Amino acid sequence: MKTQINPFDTKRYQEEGYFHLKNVFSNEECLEFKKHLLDEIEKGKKQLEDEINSGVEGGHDRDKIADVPRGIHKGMLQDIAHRDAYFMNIAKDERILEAIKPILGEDIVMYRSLSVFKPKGYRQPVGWHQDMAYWKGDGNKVSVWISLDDVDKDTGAMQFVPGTHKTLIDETEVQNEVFSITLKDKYIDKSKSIVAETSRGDMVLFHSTVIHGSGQNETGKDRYTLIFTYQSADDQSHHRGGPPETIC
Ligand SMILES: O=C(O)CCC(=O)C(=O)O
Repeated sequence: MKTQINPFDTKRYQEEGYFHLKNVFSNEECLEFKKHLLDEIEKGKKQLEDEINSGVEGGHDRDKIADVPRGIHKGMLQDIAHRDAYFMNIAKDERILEAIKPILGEDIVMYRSLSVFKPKGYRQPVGWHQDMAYWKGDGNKVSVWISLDDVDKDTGAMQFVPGTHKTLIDETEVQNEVFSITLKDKYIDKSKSIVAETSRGDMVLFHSTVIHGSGQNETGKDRYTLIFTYQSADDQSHHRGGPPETIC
């Protein structure tokens, strides 16, 4: 385990709605995570192709966990922790729990898991949005975004508008294929936005209402992530049908 160079600052997270923790996972761990993720993405592509070839293409069922990954060609694999227990184990890693317990308490459940990836040829930006605009349950959810590559502005780093987690904006529109619910431009003060450039092994924690998005990958470099969203066990909502997964 590497030493964290900036211990989690709860106060700053509460003020800004996100927090960047450096060097949480080692390079070797991340390469191993990425290897599993690439296998899972290949499986997902095959699952989708089989569905298309069978001629009975299923409609999008928001409630079905680990469904055919219909976003896979757009750089999204949903429900990774329910596709492979390997990822569920990562979601229960003590280093993550140590960071989120000061916000969520001792009893924590998982709301959702996914990977958003932008390898060469997957350039899509993720438009500015607030997750709570389309999520269920209580607003105090924390997403943990794990950087499996070095990511800078040109590779499609995460971007946040600090402090915006205090107000949920009730007006969205469909702009972007990957995360379809985005905010109208007039709500985004780009002069206040920041780019969270990350190194492999860093984690960014962010609140479910903070305005965020990510840029295009303008480079030929990889940009892979694992994302887990947690909430207090008092909140029994889940992104799909059924109860949330108990984490601790
Ligand atoms: O990784 C990304 O580019 C976007 C992730 C995101 O918007 C989210 O997890 O809510």
